[in-house]
Amino acid sequence: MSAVLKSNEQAERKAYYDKIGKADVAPLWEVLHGLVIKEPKSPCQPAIWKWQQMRPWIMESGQLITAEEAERRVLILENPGVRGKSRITNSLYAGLQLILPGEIARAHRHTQSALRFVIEGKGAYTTVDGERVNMTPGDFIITPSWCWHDHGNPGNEPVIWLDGLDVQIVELLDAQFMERPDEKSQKTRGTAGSALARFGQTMLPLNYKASTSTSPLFWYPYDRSRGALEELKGAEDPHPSHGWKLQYVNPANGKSAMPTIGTYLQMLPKNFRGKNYRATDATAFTVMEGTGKVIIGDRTFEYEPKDVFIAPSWINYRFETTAESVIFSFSDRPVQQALDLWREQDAA
Ligand code: 1HN
Repeated sequence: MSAVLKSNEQAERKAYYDKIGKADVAPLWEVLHGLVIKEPKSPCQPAIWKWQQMRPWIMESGQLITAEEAERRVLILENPGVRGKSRITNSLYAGLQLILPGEIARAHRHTQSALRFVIEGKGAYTTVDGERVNMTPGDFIITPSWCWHDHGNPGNEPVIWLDGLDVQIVELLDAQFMERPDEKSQKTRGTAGSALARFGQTMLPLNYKASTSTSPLFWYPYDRSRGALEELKGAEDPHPSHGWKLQYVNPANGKSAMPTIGTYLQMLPKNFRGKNYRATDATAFTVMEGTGKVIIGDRTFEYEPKDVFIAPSWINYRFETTAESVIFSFSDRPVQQALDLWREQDAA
């Protein structure tokens, strides 16, 4: 309240607030204008995590703690505007996970959904409800809500991937559950290759009935997704802000591959001068190929492969490339769309 009050009025109101406050009651008029604002004003900030800096720290974590002791050996990418809250945006968690040769990360399951985007190294696998996927850089892999999952690295090089989880969405709703089985690694009943055959060929098993809204195709190999962008590049002009951008979908319903997290892959041509764009879904990006700059609000970041950066809600961003770039991204867009909240704005 900005009105000028006489001191007796002020004292009277304070006494009243104190009285009702003791019974957990509060006056809306003191907070209304902070609750209902003209447009999003996120506490999250634009930020970049440079691979050059992160890689040595990730490798150092491998000397400090085993995957076994850590359960998951991950460095969380915390948005500088909301430190200490284990989040990269208000609604989403992101981290970089390391698994060294010979290690396993034990099985568990939880109601939070996870995505993996493989950043570096070959020879590791993740098993999702008994189906094993060998992880290759650029692959997008889903661990759906309440599915058993464990990781392992029988290969001979360290493997690092980006984890994205809907931790803060599930927390907002107080719907967290988790379980650990007795066995540390699941028995595998097949490989993700069979999921690709069943669901990844614009065909479906005759008797397929979805039991959840998460994609039954939980492995989207990089060569296929990148190949699609390469085709588009030959077929149509790039979007003025996004270049050629595709969303990963659930082939059984045409919707987002994950119900809570939207996932995207885009290609930007060399010397692209992108137009400003903003949307209400704060978006985390990781660079698979290429170099350039991304201008987010009043910050300019040079990007290289494996860097991670974040464009907060409703802040303009644009790309200026120096080499053809391929960039993976994720956000809470499907949640906002399901609730009729999502808005976007292209540059005028
Ligand atoms: C989790 O289960 C994994 O399974 C990674 O690899 C990161 C962050 C928060 C909560 C659960 C994993 C996680 C996580």
